[in-house]
Amino acid sequence: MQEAKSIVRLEDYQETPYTIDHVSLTFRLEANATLVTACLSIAPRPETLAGTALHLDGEELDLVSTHLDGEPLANSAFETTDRGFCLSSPPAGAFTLQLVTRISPDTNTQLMGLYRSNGTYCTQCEAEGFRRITYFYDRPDVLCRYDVRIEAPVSVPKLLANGNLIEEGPMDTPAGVDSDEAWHYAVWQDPYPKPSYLFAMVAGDLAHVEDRFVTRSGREVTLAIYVEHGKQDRVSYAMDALKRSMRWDEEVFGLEYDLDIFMIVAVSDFNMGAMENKGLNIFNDKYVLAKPDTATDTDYALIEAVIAHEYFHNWTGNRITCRDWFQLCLKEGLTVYRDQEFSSDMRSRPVKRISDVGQLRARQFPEDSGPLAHPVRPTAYSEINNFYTSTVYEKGAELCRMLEVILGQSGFKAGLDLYFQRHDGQAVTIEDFIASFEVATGADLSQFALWYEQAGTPDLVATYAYDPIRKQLSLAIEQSCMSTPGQPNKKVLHIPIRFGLIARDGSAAAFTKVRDAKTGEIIGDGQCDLLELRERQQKFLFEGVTKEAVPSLLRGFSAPVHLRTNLTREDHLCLMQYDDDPYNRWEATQYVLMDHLIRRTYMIRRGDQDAHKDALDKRLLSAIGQTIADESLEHAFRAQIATVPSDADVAREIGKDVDPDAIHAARQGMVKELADSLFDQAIALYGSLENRGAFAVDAASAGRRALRNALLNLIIASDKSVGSKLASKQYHDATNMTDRFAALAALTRNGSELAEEMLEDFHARYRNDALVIDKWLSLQASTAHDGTIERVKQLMEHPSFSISNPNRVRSLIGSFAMNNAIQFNRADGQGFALVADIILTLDAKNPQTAARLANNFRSWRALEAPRQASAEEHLRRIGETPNLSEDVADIVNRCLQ
Ligand code: B3K
Ligand code: ZN
Repeated sequence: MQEAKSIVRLEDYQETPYTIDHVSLTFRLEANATLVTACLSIAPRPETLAGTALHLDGEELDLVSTHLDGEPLANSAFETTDRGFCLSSPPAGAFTLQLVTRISPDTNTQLMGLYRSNGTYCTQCEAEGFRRITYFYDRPDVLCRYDVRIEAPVSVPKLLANGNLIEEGPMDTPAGVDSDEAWHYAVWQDPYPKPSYLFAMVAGDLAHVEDRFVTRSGREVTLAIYVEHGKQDRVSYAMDALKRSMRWDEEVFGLEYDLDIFMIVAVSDFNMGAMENKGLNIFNDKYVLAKPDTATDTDYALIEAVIAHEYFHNWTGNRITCRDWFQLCLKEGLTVYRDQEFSSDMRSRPVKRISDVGQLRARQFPEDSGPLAHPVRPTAYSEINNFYTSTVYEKGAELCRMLEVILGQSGFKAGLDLYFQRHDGQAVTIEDFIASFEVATGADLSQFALWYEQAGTPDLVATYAYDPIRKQLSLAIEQSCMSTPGQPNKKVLHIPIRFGLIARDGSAAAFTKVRDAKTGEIIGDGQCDLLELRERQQKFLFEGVTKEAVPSLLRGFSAPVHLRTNLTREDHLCLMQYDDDPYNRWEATQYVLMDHLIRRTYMIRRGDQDAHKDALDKRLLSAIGQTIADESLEHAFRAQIATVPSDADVAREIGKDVDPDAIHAARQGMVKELADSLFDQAIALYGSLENRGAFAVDAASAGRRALRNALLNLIIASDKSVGSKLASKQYHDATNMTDRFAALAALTRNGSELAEEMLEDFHARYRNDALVIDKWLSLQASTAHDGTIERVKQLMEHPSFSISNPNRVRSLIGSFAMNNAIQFNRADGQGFALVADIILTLDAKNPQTAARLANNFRSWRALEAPRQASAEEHLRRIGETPNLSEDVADIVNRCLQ
């Protein structure tokens, strides 16, 4: 049994007693016995007491030799455990410690540390993977310069590490190496001190595509993307996205690249999306490789976002890093905010916001309302990899966005500029980040800072009334927040609420002043568009409102909260048609649809035979029809309006005693009704949107395809036979993966007779293209059908599937657990049993990916009783399994608490 990891607490943070300011690493690469020689330049801090022990982290290392200042260390001078290395009495001054360790990349199935992916040696060190390469202070506040020498047989031709290439050439085959091949080496040097989690090396037989970028100060940067041979024709979009990211960061944030070379390597076995290692980003190939006949528009958008995200980390993460892992949102939340802004500038801002809020609600809100809820800055963890969560990333980004709303663009920019100026080259905290904004703007952000400490999604209740005699509109807002693990009582937050007033005739309603009702203080003039809530209850008075108006609140989703209002159906319909904030126009549409969906779900659960009689309102249908037809709006926006909230959206809104079957039936009924009413319009518009020109990946063309495919979904939902014919034609005629896959999905999800044949055809066309096969796996796993469990089991035996590859696992099993609420949450427990079995099988190989899968149990307490009981049984079964990894144990224990 492994020694259990202890709980790490924010309050226990202490600096290391020693510093390591330089490390030279030599890798002698062999698949089962790579030798790593690390020479560490160590010095005690001035305040360290002489003789204080030196504890370095290390896991699964075979220590071959140890030297101190060139002399072999006696065995009694040090100790190793399965957690690290301890030198009991180091010298009083600076010294050099040389450690040689042996590791086995080939048998490293965890994909942390040094491993092999399709023959290529690569590393993943964040968060604690470097300790699987050598003994080190494997924590983010130890910044160190690295020189790296890689030695390998010439059959491994490309040798890469962080920084600049200093030297390369042939070398003698090392003594004792069982090979008659010639050897070569390369030396890389990174001039920027960095924490160990940003270390990277790659070695393999890879092809590459090169380009160049000249920074605004004239530095010439070589850009290189490395891929498996034969995939070079799939990197042009990623390269273009990289150049656009580099330019954008200069223009918008004034941040420039700082090395002579920037490399990206795409590998096929990767636990996450990508990794921002200094100068040498390593990517899951899914976020690099794209060409029109293999990648959908969504894939292109994701590639653009992930390339940008990792590049932006060069400043927000690498140049300025985290003091400890509790500060993870300092780099992740800010970098997500930056990549969202980049995509908004490259594409449609409102559509990007709609999609980001959709993701936040789909992933972060359930996390924040369940047993895995934690603050954006957690205060304790037992396994840090389980805290790379939607809360840290997406809610963390929302906190940056709120700062921008509160301080205004110029205040926000001034704060960030000061942050970069003050902290370049440091490992810092959220307090340092907030202080930069306070100092730059003079604002008091102490109440705002509570957002980093308090978990849970706040609830806002807004009540408005219009007084036509006094020409006054009053708006009372009350905030509260549910209790979350360890936080029963919440403090009052500082919440920015962007707003507008819309007159019933559709014009923007004017007002002259806004007052705080309690103090009488004037808080804004007729231009005011922001209310700042700082108390539990606050009332605002809008004066000089001459026309009856509806408030449009929380524009652009200006705070990550649940908002309930006393707006009537009529009010929402008014916003749906006239709101000049496109985001809120979409929100109003969703609200009305959701309201119907929830009502129908309850009717179905009560066994009410007349559920279908709760017909969608004519005005609602015509408002949706008009918006979809409105040529003045972007296609992508119209596509969003044509999309009904998902089963998961409804489950989340209902929140307790959830019956996924009833939700699904209610949604099917509503989609059918909407589709029937829009059928003629959908057919006509679908036909008119056919793309006859050359294929283009740009956002506008993608928007047209999105609308056309949303219409196809409506058509097939209304008339399966007409829809199937159109989908089948679209499938065969498609010039790109977006249209082909959308057609296949429409046929499969709607149970068309043509589905099986098309699925077979799709597999035959793309069987050698793993990333496309992932779509095929995912579609079948997420189809709500009674036979899906059997099908998933069969697919696990299919030659296209492999449990060792995280992308395959996420596509098949992850999609099943995440996107197939009906089958995963079956009352008979078969869905839970399937996923639990796979978690256990996977845990022995790759605990991180297994723990990710286990996250899908997080909303089990929101289910109706029999389903809860089944989920609990399987969670307990996982929890009681001997030798469970800390990763999975942590998730399961917290789920059960
Ligand atoms: N920083 C990495 C994520 C590392 C996850 C470690 N479990 C990618 C990113 O957020 O950019
Ligand atoms: Zn990141």
